[in-house]
Amino acid sequence: MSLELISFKLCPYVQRSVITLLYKEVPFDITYIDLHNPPEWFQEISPLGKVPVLKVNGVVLFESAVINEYIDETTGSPLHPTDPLLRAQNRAWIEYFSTMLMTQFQMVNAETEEAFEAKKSDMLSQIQRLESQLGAGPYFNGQDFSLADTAAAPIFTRMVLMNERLNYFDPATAPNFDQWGQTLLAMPAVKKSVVDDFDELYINFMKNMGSYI
Ligand SMILES: N[C@@H](CCC(=O)N[C@@H](CS)C(=O)NCC(=O)O)C(=O)O
Repeated sequence: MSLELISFKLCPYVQRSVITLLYKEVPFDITYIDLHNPPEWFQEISPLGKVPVLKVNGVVLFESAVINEYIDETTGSPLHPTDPLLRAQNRAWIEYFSTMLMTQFQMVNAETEEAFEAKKSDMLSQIQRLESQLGAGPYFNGQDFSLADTAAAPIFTRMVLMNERLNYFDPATAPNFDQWGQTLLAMPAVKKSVVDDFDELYINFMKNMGSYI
């Protein structure tokens, strides 16, 4: 099976697929594009003009949740829970993590202090809601690492860098969430899921957005 993942270096949704592929030790090629100036071939194959796109023997898949489920179903032991109710719940929370990623992006992007504070408040509320859902861990479903963890890890990759500068999240207010993040960030598949100069790229991205922060 030939797998080619089309990526943008800063995209958290692509990072989810990279984590899944690395965790399951699946060989793949990665092609980076500049989303601000996307090549014509990408515009032709990506129905929504978004990354990630996964080419499977030339066939195009899009949407990170779909891509991750495809990878999971075709390689190794499943990372999605086998119980249908738990699996459905996990899918719902994966959507929730996508909303958190969007809130995080809007925080970085906010043009005024007021807009920044509003998004910060949304983010902190979303963290609290998630905190009440989390158990003792170490993973989202307890002992078993799952696709839900691959979908949430990119939040923490960015949050650490943002929090070093903005200090908006106090770990004591959401200890389970904080511990979960530390566990994920220490995993080799998560560490290797971004480019070597990711921190610098993300910090420059935060500085160059022309935003309030
Ligand atoms: N729901 C999509 C979201 C993907 C997404 O928003 N990707 C961004 C980059 S991080 C993108 O390609 N944006 C380009 C655009 O919206 O034109 C997924 O989960 O794959």
